[in-house]
Amino acid sequence: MSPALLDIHLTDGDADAALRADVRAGLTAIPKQLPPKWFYDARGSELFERITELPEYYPTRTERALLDHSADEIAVASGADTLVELGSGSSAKTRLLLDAFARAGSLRRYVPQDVSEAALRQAMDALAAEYPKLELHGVVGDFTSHLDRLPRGDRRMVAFLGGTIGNLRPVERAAFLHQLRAVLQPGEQLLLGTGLVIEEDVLVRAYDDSAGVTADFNRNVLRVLNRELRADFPVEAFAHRAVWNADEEWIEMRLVAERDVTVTLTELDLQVRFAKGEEMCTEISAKFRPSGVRAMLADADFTVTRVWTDPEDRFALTLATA
Ligand code: AVJ
Repeated sequence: MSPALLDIHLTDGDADAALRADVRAGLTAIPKQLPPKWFYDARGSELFERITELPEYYPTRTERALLDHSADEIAVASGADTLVELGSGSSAKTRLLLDAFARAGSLRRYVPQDVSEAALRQAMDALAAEYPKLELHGVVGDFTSHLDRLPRGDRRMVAFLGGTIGNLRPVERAAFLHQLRAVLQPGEQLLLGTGLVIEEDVLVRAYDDSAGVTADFNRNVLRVLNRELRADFPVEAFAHRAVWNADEEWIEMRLVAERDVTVTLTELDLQVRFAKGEEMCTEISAKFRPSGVRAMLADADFTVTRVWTDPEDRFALTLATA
């Protein structure tokens, strides 16, 4: 096993301060909202893994099939020596890229970045055993705030997969791409996964599955708040809703109070009321048109070099150069 490095830019204390700020701002806003990053405690991450296996949730398997078909072309086209993966999680799809890079022969180093130190350590232990010649350099951090601390390489390719960029609102998305562009050297690359705009019913079903796993995932954010902020959300009093916002072209996940609810968040010294029927947005998941992907990348001064899409045009992988 090669010695693996792990940089920690996000401590438990930082995460706790961010959670408090996000929740106070979100629950006192009109309408109320919560950012999706707080879904992912151990239970939330496990629920997301289960979502990826649901028949209705097509994005993960579509992107995986796309990577399976295109990984060799991506590796050859990029010629990268360092693969950086933002939000790497379990690094499940990464193996397709790592194997392709191994065949292409250019890759020296893999830099997985994730907010979860536990997930990162677990993924790195497995990868160290599977890819003994690969240098591993993990980074515990948030992809929106620690891009400038990514290790430098001669020719890096930054992969941001899963369609997670769709969780950012347009302003945040533009800021993220500009920040990323600013830390890359000319010639370094971005591999971006984006869900595409498709039929509304297929989209809505992907975010409102018949087994109710997504509903449980959505409500999980309330359990996180109950534990971390000593709150008393009656979790069963909130229903899951997924709505396609046709103007913005994104799915909105909401939690709907099914009765009047008063919640105390002891750690925040805050009390909030939900009226019966009140809806709180917990996630947006934007879908894109190919022209929109091109435009947002061009706006951040990236040049698109190649695009791969699945046969049904549900998902795109875009390779762009800084
Ligand atoms: C992990 C952000 C890509 O937006 O599709 C899955 C999260 N939310 N079902 C997505 C999610 C509801 C997922 N991403």
